[in-house]
Amino acid sequence: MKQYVRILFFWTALFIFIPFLGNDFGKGVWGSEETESSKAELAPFSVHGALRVEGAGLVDQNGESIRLRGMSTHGIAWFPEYVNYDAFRTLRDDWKTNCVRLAMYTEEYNGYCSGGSQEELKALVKKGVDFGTDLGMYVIIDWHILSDSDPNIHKEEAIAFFKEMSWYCKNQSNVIYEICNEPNGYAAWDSIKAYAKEVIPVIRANDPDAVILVGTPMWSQEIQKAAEDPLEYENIMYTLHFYAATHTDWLRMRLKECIKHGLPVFVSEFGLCDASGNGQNDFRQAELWMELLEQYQVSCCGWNLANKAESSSVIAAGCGKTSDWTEADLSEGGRWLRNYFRSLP
Ligand code: IDC
Repeated sequence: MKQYVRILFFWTALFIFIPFLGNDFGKGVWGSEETESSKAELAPFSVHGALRVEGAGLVDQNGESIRLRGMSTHGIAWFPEYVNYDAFRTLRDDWKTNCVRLAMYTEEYNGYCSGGSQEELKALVKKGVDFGTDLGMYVIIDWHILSDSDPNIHKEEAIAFFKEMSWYCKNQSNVIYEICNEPNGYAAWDSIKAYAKEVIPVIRANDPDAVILVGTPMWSQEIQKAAEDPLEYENIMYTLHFYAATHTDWLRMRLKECIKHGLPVFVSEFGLCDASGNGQNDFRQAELWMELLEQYQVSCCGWNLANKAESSSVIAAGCGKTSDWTEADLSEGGRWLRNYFRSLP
């Protein structure tokens, strides 16, 4: 009998005191449902909604300035395994990022216009978009031109691709379209502009309010050309790309001047190493870049989410995990980037 009273007393006391035991204990007892749903409410898109361009930057549904930050995939044809829900969840919850860029090469080996399966690539992009939507993250669909220097080379394929994608994404206002990664070589701003004038209306016909990113000449460095002669559409941003060990003061000066001039700029790709995607990381230059991007609230995506043996890959070469990485699973650059994103307000 004594034993029985003791047990009864114990359980009564436990139930009376549980509510006072503090959050952490409560979570453990009541399971993870509450935590999951409160996370969904706090998901970036649930808080900020559809974005639009105002002045030189982005604002959210409440008109407040917002800075997108996140990772770009590597070429999705080469590293499709990183386009998965848990990878993006890790980037959202552990890396504290709000945006993912899906890089789809057009001309490199197995690219969309060079022998890759267009159906499979489109399916992968849609999958990536849906994961981003489910997680309340912003997603950039990147038509990743590179060795095809002028976007007009594959203009017809681009038009068909963006027509299909913008139809698919018409109700997913977390999607941003990047219509040409890095024009280069002989591709002059006039020619890029002519391409943009054909592709933008195709996207806008399905998804009228979407933010659209336009690449600039010289591997998306000559934003001043766009500042001198901008496109006449709303909700357009121009891309600037930098690799910290290659591009330094002179490119930062250009960014500063263009922003002061009111040009909306999005750094849709940057690296900590040199422009080859490999070599030493330059953290000093990277810090200077980040100070500037923070000062002007410039959105940015780091290159790249893969485990390739090159310094720009954020997963350590040899690590086979496709989500839930520990610090030991990351490359030197990966650790820097994760810490950087986590340090942001
Ligand atoms: C690089 C990749 C590398 C790949 C190469 C293909 O890191 O693994 O073999 O492309 O040509 C860019 C491009 C981006 C490049 C990156 C590094 O947008 O595709 O990725 N870079 O060279 N612009 C400047 C640098």
